[in-house]
Amino acid sequence: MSEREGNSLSFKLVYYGPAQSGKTTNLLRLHDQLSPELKGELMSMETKDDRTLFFDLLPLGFRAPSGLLIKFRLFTVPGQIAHDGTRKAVLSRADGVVFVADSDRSQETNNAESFQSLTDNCRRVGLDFEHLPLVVQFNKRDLPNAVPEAEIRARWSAAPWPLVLATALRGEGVGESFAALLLAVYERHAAAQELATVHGLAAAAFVAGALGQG
Ligand SMILES: Nc1nc2c(ncn2[C@@H]2O[C@H](COP(=O)(O)OP(=O)(O)OP(=O)(O)O)[C@@H](O)[C@H]2O)c(=O)[nH]1
Ligand SMILES: [Mg+2]
Repeated sequence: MSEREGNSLSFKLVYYGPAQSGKTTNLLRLHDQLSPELKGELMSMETKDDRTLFFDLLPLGFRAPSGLLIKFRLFTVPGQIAHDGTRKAVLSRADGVVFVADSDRSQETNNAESFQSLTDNCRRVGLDFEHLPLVVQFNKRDLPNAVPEAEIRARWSAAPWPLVLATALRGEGVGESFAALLLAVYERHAAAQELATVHGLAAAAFVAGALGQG
């Protein structure tokens, strides 16, 4: 949950999805692409053969016109089935989620199971999935056997969440996914946190500040 601590406001954002879908790659590219006022190192807690065993963490932040420090902690969960306990712990108290699906045709079942586990785990950790800011990213668009865009859009047409196509390996769609999540987070929290009224932050400035385009 967003936390107010003195003169700072902190949001926890989580990249969730099946094993090897490109969650860690999203954070690596964001770290390269973004230039907010505050940008920490990308910390990878335990990896083996490129697979996340615990989580990755990228801290970002910027200061609102009022002086309020807005901080973001971006996490990835480990996608491998065995690490469900860790996924739950990382998901706990999240303010928003980017669901990173793998466009490879062979991964359709894994995507569906992982999305189901996201809804199940939200319930288990007490997150209100109905109102959770969420962005769905279909990554690995460069693969020759990627499910065609029209098919993905048709399948997700009834879903309320922004859908972003990405090739995280080349940095494509990574910033767009993060920006879409920032907007959803802003819409959820702006009124209660008085972001526009007291802190001088309209939606566009909130997104631009986090991306470093302010
Ligand atoms: N072809 C292609 N490969 C990608 C893309 N994004 C990531 N990969 C590759 O997919 C593999 C897994 O990427 P990671 O970012 O480690 O995936 P992850 O979701 O963090 O995996 P876990 O931590 O095991 O859950 C790596 O070899 C990446 O280079 C992409 O857009 N296209
Ligand atoms: Mg990973």
